[in-house]
Amino acid sequence: MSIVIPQELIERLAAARRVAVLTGAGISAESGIPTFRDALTGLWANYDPQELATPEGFARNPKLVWEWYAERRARIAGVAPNPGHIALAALEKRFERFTLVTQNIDSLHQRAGSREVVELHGNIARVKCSVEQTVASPIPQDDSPPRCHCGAYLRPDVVWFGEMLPADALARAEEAAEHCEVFLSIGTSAQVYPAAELPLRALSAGATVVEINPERTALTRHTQFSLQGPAGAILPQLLARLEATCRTGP
Ligand code: BV8
Repeated sequence: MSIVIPQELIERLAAARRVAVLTGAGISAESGIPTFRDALTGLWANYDPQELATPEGFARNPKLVWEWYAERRARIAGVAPNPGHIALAALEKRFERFTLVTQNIDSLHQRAGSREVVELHGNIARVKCSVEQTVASPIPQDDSPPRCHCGAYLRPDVVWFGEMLPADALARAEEAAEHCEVFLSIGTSAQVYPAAELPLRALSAGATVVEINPERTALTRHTQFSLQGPAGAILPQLLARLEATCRTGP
């Protein structure tokens, strides 16, 4: 699939020293991970994700929530980064500063070779005590959910709805958004806050904001460039065009 990427965008990228990126579930879709809202096909079709991904949902039914994450963790273990993740890891090497902020909890950016990854919503590979907040490793397999030595349930080390984001991760993400020349919003419906605020912060700070998504979102009307197609096709093309432009010079 060939998407038209305006040369003006390539030139702004070629001139940029600092780039910030926000990714959402859409960038992992081509790896076979359902996006957050359509993650509820089959077994999970009857549950509201915002019910399961909450402290209240876990308190109400710890076994159900634990098993939802265990199923997602097993699915993630069986997939690989796709060309979109890989292109982002290659793009990172081309800029003085390249901060990849992700809402995803699947480690696929790190597995693709990205070095500076800011995980806003935690990581499904880690579990922690629901009381002490200490990470438990390895993940005990004995019960569902297993308990900490203190007796409390272990839980996924992810940020649920209604929970604060890790302060250091959010601060790094906001700083990158406010000090970049180009901000790429990739594979996110831009509905969950405070992550969805990041491209708007970049816009207010004078950055060029680019969206890569097959569909329009709440962010689209704010962007200078909207590339409507799959990240796994667009990002490799963006990388190739940037390399060609840098080879031939302005
Ligand atoms: C917070 C981890 C302060 C867990 C996630 C009322 C009460 C309490 C809070 C709120 C409230 N009202 C609003 C809020 C704030 C709330 C929020 O934003 N709610 C929304 C629903 C309105 N946020 C919070 O609660 C945050 N904390 O605000 O703390 C606070 C505290 C108390 C009270 C008030 C405030 C915490 C939010 C983090 C929640 N945890 N994940 C887990 O994963 O299980 S959120 C989870 O859903 C993801 O991490 C992600 O952030 C979000 C899903 O969004 P996307 O990633 O964008 O995925 P989605 O499926 O929506 O879209 C995919 C996109 O990809 C689509 O656009 C599609 O077109 C595109 N796509 C598909 N294929 C491709 C593609 N794109 C490119 N290529 C393709 N091939």
